[in-house]
Amino acid sequence: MLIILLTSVFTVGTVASSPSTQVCAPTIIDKTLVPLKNFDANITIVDVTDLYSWDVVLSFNPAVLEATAVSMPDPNFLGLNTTWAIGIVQPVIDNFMGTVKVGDTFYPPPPPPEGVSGNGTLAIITFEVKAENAISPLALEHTALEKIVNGTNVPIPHETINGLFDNRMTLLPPVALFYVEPLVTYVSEKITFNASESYDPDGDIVRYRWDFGDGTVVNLTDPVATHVYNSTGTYTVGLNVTDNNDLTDTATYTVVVGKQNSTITISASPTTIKVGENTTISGSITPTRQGVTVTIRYRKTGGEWSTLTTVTTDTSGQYSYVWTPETAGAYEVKASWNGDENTLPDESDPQTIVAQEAPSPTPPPGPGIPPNIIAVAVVAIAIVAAGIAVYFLKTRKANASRTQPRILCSRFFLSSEGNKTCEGPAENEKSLNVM
Ligand SMILES: [Ca+2]
Repeated sequence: MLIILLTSVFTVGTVASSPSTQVCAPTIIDKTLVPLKNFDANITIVDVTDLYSWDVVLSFNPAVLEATAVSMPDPNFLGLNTTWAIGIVQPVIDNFMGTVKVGDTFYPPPPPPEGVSGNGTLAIITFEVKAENAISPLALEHTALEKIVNGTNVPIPHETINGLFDNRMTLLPPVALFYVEPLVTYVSEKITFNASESYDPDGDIVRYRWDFGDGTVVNLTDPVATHVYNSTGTYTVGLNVTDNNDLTDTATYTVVVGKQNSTITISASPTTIKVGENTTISGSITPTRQGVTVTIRYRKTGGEWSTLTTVTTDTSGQYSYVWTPETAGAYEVKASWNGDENTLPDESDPQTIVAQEAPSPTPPPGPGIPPNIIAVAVVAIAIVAAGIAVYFLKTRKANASRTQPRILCSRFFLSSEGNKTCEGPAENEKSLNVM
């Protein structure tokens, strides 16, 4: 009975996520395998259970290799003394396309026996070398394994591992290349290291080893890595790539990690108060910084800034201060901090606080002035006024007497009564009158 299994076992819904069964083609690296020399490539199977039937298609480069024969191993495959239908499944060699198709099954049809288990060789393909300093894939284009369950053919999940023929005199190492994004980097920022431009001129890169220079080393099969630095500094990043011949190459790049930005906020509550009342000024620093000093400055709008106070942030990076303006006016307050070894400083935008005049206090009722005190005061004022008036009148009279015109006589006559009268014209009368 001929059983041709053309359906990939990987499409079966019950395939385990990681089957242990493997079908492997060989990797043959031998620079002595020059043209016209022959070698055998064994297709092997690993960790199979109850294998009843199989077939594979191996592809190669017909410019490098020519398949000349296909043989089966000992009929007592895996030590099970049973009969395989050798010859029923005839190998098919296509040296134009570069394929070998081979398969086998038990004969006569089981059960019993139900199959063979373990590791072994499925087929031996003999090649003749046609080219020097060359490589050729030995790739498993198709593989199918089956077992019998309750009289029905059931696929056996498995994976395939391709091989390679390589008779080059010199194997070429890979070339490590990578770039960093972004170019300007900061603490706590995710940085991408991309090595996808690395290549191997005669093979494949199978491993990317990154040393980020801060003690972090990772091995990846993917060419792209990311990393975050927690401290400022200059770091030498090393990339080591390994190819399928275990040859390596290294590239380095210096990353300068600067301080990260920070943000400090400020707000006030309430923002309008009366002189003598309190307002609470508060804010926070991002990223959170505990126990750092925040300086709060203030000014009357348009004036010079002065330090109002300094406060310390709490575990949440927050600060607060209760302020009582002493005079009315429109104020601006702002907060700043000086940063730290990994963080840049920052200053907030101003926050306006209006302090209004406090209402005028109502004067307490006074004791009053007793009427007798008022009377005394009136009398005293009257006396002072009278005194001033008398003084003024006297002064004026004296002045008037000094301005009275004096008459000077040239002769006097004394009467019998003893009165003295003036005879003769007065002298200087005119001038005296104008005095
Ligand atoms: Ca290589």
